[in-house]
Amino acid sequence: MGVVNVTPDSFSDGGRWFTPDAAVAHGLSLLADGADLLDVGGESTRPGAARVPVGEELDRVLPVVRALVAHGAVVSVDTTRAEVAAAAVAAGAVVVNDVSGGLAEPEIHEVVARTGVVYVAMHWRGHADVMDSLAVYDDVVVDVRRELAARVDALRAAGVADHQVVLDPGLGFAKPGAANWPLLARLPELVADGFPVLVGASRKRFLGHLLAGPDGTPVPPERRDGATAAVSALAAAAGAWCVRVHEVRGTADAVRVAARWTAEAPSGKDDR
Ligand code: PMM
Repeated sequence: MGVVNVTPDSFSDGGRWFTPDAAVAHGLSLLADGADLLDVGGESTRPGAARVPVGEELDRVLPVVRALVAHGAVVSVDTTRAEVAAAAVAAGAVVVNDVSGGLAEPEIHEVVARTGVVYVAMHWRGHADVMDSLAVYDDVVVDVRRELAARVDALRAAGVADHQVVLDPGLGFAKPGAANWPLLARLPELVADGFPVLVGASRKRFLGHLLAGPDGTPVPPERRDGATAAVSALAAAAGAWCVRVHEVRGTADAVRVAARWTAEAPSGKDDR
């Protein structure tokens, strides 16, 4: 999944593709690099970010969704708002990627039930302005799985079918740096819950800290793509269904390596 942020302020690529034409051109270049799916978002979820009015989010997202669909792209809309999800699906999006899992606007689940699209429920505890204060866990993997299971209950209650649902541990969202690593290392526990899993590690802060020099200064977002590709390969090998990234080519190659590698691994049955 290639990221098309139509925002002036995303942490990793804010402002670079803010006009519709620039965003569409960027989406097409991600497809050429090997993306299977493009995730179009009009609201930054960067820690501390303020909300965007719904009209502005619609104005940012809809022309880009329409144009990319017209070019034959499979498009996902990255939104927490029911109205934006409904409008984007009407414009041709086939996936709703909701970083709040329906906690921001529960009515979004009704849109998903009515339209039959795929829905990514990400683990989330609050909007960007407050999320850092909500990052308290006993066992982060157990807690995230339990809270995602509650989202699945809410989806079923709204009439969404299980085959529409994808789960995402929400790396970096109300997760202090060190909490992201067990979520990755223990990804098979989330995969074992039976839903396709999406991983969004691309260029995130915890990777910047991992790669920091001796003075502790994190490397900047655009220097985190190698680490992102490594996470993509490991996540794919651990059973992830999708990885959401800004720089597609390195990750597409890394995922191919993982697929070839795991195809050769012993299947578990003893046929020697
Ligand atoms: N991360 C961001 C935005 N949307 N969606 C999902 N499903 N998972 C994520 O981890 C995720 C997301 C934040 O990154 P960005 O501001 O660079 O898009």
